[in-house]
Amino acid sequence: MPQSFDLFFVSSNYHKYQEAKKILHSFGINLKFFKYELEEIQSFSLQEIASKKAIQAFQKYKKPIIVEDDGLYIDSLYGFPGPYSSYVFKTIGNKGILQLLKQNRKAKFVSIISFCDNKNSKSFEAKIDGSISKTQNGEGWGYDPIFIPKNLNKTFAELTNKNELSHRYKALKKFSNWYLHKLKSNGQ
Ligand code: ITT
Repeated sequence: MPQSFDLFFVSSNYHKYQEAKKILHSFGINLKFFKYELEEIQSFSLQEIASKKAIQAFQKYKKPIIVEDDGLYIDSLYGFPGPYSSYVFKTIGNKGILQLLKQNRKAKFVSIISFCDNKNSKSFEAKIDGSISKTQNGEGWGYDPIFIPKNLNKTFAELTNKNELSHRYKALKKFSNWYLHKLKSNGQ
């Protein structure tokens, strides 16, 4: 199994790191953690936010790094909270989101993984469609207790296989296909 010994995840959110570490381990990549709150630019584009964070993180640590930016997009709220998902979670939280919703509960979770080293700066995007539950179910972190993936009847917090189907899993899979190929063609 190929192993990269020097890939770091830079984030203030330990839950995101823990999941990313497990997922990348299954692809043979060893992920380490720099706990740090990177500055986020204001933008409607998660991809722009993530790639700017990645460049900033590389400039700080001078090692190959990945960062992740996520957004929960709720149809009936015209995509809100989207790029403001972190702020909205810290302010109104899951309870506040539930109070805003009526009939149409469709939503999606988007993940952008951005990689940066001294040669490349590259982003990988993935999404999972789903809906917002009527009550909070399960003990997970963040929006896990209110997000139900499409065709399932449990929230992320209640599922045992979240890491095999989430937005994070899908984006990291795209990233690792590219990254492992890059290491191989560099003879590593
Ligand atoms: P960074 O330091 O990495 O930016 P963050 O927590 O601010 O950490 P994001 O801006 O990417 O991360 O996350 C947006 C919000 O969405 C934040 O409140 C997360 O807790 C939440 N979130 C992201 N992925 C999630 C997941 O898989 N399950 C539940 N909530 C999630």
